Amino acid sequence: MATRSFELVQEVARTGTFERQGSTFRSWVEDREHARFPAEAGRYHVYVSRACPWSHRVILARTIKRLEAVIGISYVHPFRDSRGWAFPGGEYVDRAEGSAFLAEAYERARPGNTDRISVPVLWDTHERVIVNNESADIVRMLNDAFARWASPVDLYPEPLRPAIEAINDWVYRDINNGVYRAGFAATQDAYDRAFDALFASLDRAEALLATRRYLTGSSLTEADWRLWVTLVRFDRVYHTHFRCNGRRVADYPNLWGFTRELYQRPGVAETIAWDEILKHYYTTHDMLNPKRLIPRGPIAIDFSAPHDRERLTSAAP
Ligand SMILES: N[C@@H](CCC(=O)N[C@@H](CS)C(=O)NCC(=O)O)C(=O)O
Repeated sequence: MATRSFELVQEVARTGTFERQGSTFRSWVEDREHARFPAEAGRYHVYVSRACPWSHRVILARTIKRLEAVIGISYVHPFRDSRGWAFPGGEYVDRAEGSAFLAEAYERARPGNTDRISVPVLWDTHERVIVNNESADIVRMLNDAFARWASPVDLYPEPLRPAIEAINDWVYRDINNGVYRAGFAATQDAYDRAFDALFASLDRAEALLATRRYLTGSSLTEADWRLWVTLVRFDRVYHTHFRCNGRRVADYPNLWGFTRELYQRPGVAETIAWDEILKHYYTTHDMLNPKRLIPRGPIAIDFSAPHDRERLTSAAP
């Protein structure tokens, strides 16, 4: 098994700016004959961290599409050290392969692998290879390729695709990845730029959500869930840990109402593991929080409070 040091240094080295490494397994499950990875019930498995926002996209897609019985799931432990994501036992076991570390799946899929051992991973239990380790792709596969078994909710409707892509672009750059760029910046200038872009884009989302129930209008799409996974973590983690302290999400009436509405949708609150989220961020990044103390606030934060978003449109399907 390859054990590799978890070093952020390589990603901030030259410019002081955190550059997220691209995902390198990008194959596709398709529901057609002779596909390299054909859609089948019970064949595919996802490795995820309940702490991780990119994994959270996949967990949500699997829940919303009602694919729990079709696609297996294993959760890594929220604490990650130099050996990478681990399956130490209890609820954190590799149900597909029985590995002790996720690095073993990468090594099996690509011997000598030197890429980062990241989650989420879509694993093929037949061929014992990684199909894909890019959450954006995995969400689309769960939306399309497993339609025979899935609920008919469409997270990526054809007519809305250009609007979804346009929103994903700035939401990813400035918000999803933006909080990490602020948090892992190694120079004041890199931090300032990430901070300014983050709060400019939060203002932009706030303005959109003042007149629309969801980012593209009246349909709840992947664009909303991609924004939401960052918003739901924001006040308890990014505001403090990543120095994203311009405002709290709770200070934006529309972002906060939107966050509460999505939190309250069926099955969604159950996808949140606050203990794992807090433990992961505040105990894994020693360069940011060497004493590993977990902040207790905000004192009052109620994701279950009424949201009043219905006033903007009728409920999405
Ligand atoms: N582009 C990837 C990013 C995934 C990612 O960065 N995951 C983090 C967890 S939040 C990870 O596993 N990091 C471990 C590492 O990079 O060593 C995706 O969206 O799927």
